[in-house]
Amino acid sequence: MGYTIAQKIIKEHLVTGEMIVGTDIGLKIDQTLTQDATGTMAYIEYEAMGIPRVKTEKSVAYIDHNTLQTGFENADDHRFIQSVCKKHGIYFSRPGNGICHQVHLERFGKPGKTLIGSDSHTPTGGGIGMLAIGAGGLDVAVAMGGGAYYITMPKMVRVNLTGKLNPWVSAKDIILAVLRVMSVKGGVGKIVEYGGEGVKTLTVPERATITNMGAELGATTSIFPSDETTREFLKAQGREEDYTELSADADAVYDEVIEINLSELEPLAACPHSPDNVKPIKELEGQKIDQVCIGSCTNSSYLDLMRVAHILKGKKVADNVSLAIAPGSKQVFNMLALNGALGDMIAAGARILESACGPCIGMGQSPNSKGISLRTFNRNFEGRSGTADGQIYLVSPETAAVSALSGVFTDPRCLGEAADIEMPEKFLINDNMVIEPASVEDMDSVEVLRGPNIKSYPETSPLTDTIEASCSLKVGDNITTDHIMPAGAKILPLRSNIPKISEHCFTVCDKEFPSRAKTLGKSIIVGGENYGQGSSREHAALAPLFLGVKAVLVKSFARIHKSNLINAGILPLTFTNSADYDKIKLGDMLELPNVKEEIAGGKQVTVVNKTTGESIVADCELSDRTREIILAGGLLDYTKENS
Ligand code: MIC
Ligand code: SF4
Repeated sequence: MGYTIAQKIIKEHLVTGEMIVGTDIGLKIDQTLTQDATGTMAYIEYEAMGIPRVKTEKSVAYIDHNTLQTGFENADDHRFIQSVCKKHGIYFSRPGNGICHQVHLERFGKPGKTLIGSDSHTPTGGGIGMLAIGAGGLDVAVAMGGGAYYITMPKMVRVNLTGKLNPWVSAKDIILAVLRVMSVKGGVGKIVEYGGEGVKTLTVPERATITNMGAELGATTSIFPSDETTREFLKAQGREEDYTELSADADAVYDEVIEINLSELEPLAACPHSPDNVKPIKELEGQKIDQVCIGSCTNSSYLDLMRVAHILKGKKVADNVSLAIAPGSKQVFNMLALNGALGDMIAAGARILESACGPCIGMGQSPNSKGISLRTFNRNFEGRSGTADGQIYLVSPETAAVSALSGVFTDPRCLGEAADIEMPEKFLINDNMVIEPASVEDMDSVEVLRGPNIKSYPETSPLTDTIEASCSLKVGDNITTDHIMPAGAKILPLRSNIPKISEHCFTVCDKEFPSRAKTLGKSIIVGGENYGQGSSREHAALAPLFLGVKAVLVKSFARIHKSNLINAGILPLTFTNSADYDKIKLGDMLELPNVKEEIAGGKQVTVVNKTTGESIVADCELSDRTREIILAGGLLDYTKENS
C-alpha cells in the first residue's frame, strides 16, 4: 500500500508510535515559528526549561500581531523576544517585516520538512509541501528544546481538484467551497491533502491561501504536493536548493475523497459569523457595504495585491466605503512600491497599513456599528473585528476590490477578461529585517530584557484525588478562542500578563465570569460541540487555569485547544451521552469523586451533580503520555519531572 504526502513526511519524522489512525505519535520537528502575541509566553516557557540553545534546524520569531504600540507593553514584549532570540539561537523577524506565515513561506519554508508554530494558521506552509501544524506555545517551546511534538495520527482526506478556475474566481473561493462541504468541524482529526490535475493550475501563494484556511476546517493541517510550480517559486525566492519533489503514491489510501471541479466554481463569501456559512456572491449582489479590508496571512501575497491594484487602477473607492490594504510582507510591499502598483492603490483612495495582522486580529480598523465589512481574511467570528455588531464577510481579494469601487457586493466576473498578471521570475530579496542569533561563543553574554508587564507562568498543581467545584459557566456550540480569550487592541497587550488578561476571559459571553470564577476559587466550565475552535492561543487555557478552572466538560473539542488544556493541567472531559449536557446548570455544585484514580485507570470519569443529586459519566480521552501530563498538573511540570 502506498503513502499519502503527509504519511511520507510523518514516516520520516516519526520518533514514537506507529502510523495508526487515532493513536498518539511523536514527530521530530525541523522548524518552529512563533508570533509575538503567543511568543512572549512561549519564550518564558522555553526559558523555564533551561536549554541554552534551540535544537531545531531553524526557529524564527515574528513580530506581526501586537504592532500597535499604544503603551509600553507591546514594545517591551518585542524587546524581550528579540533578546531571547539573540541568546538562544532563534532568528528574529522585526516588526514591519511581515506576517509570520507569509514571510515563512517566502523565506524559510521547505518541502518535506516539519514545522510547528504557535499560531493556528501555521498550515500555510502546506502550500509549499511542508507538514506545518499549529500548536500551543508550550508545545513549540518543547520542540525548540529538541522534544518531539505529539499529535493523534490523523485520518487522510483527499481533495481532488479537476478543471481550471475561470477568470476572477480565486483560491479563496476554492477553500470556501471546501468549507461549505466539510464545515468548521469537519476537519477535526484529519489532514487534508490536495491532488488531481487542477493542482498544476495553482501557484504556491494560491495553494497557501487554501492550506491557511484549512485551519477553519479544524483540520490538523492541509498540504499540497511539491512539484515544478514549487520549484519555480523557490527559485524566484533565490532558494531553489530547498526544493524536493513530493507527491502521493498512486495507490495511497484516503479515508475520504472530496471532488472539486475548479471550472464550476463561482465567487463566494463566508457570511457572518462563521467561515462555513458560505453563499455565492451572486446572492448578495447589490447590498450596500461599509468597509473593505484586504490583507492577512490568507490573502496578501504579491499576486493577490497585484490583482487588487489592477482592479483599482485609475478608479476611485466608493464614497460609502473605507478601503484598507495591508501587504503581507515587506517583500510584497516593497515590490508593489517599486512597480507602481502601490501608487495605483493610493490614488484610488486605499488606506495603506503596515505589513502586519492589523484588522484581522482587531488591531484597528474596527467597522462602524452594524457595519458590513468585506475582508479577505480567514475568520469572521462574532466580535473579532472589535465591533460587537459588525457584520464580517470573508471574500477573495478580487471580490473585495471590485466591491470597494462599487460600494455594494459585486461579483468580480463583471470585469470580463482575466488580468494578465504573472508570478515574478524573481522576487525582491532583502532579508535585512531578519536578525541572526548570536554565535555559540557570544550567546552567554546576551542579556534578556524584561518589561514590567511580563509576568510568569500561572501556578499549577498535580491532579487531586477528588474535584469538588461548581459550574461557573455554561455555553453552547462552536465556542471560539475569541470568546474564551478575546483579542483586539485593548486586550492583546496583556498577553504576557496572565493575571491581568484573565479579567477579560469569556467576557464576550458573560461579563461576570472572571469575578465569579475567582470568588468560587475552583470551578468547571460546561460547553457544547467544537469547543475552542479557532486560534492556538494557549491563553484560552492559561486564563481559565489562573481563574481556578479545574475541568472543561463539553460535547466535543477542537484539537489545539484540547491540547492546550492538557498542557495547562485542566481536565478535558466530554459527555459520554451528549443529552447529559441538559443535566447541568450554571451554579450547580459538581463532584468528581476519585477522579485521579479514574483517570489513572481508564477513560471514564463520574460526575455527580450534588445540586440535583443526579450522576453522569464523562469521557476523558487521553493517551498514555497526556494522562501523565494531566496527573502531573500540566506539561511544564511533566517536562521538569521527566528531564
Ligand atoms: C488568530 O488568527 O486568531 C491568531 C491571533 O493569529 C491566533 C493566535 C493568537 O491568538 O495569538 C491563532 O490563529 O492561533
Ligand atoms: Fe495574523 Fe490574522 Fe493570520 Fe492570525 S489569521 S496570523 S491574526 S493575519
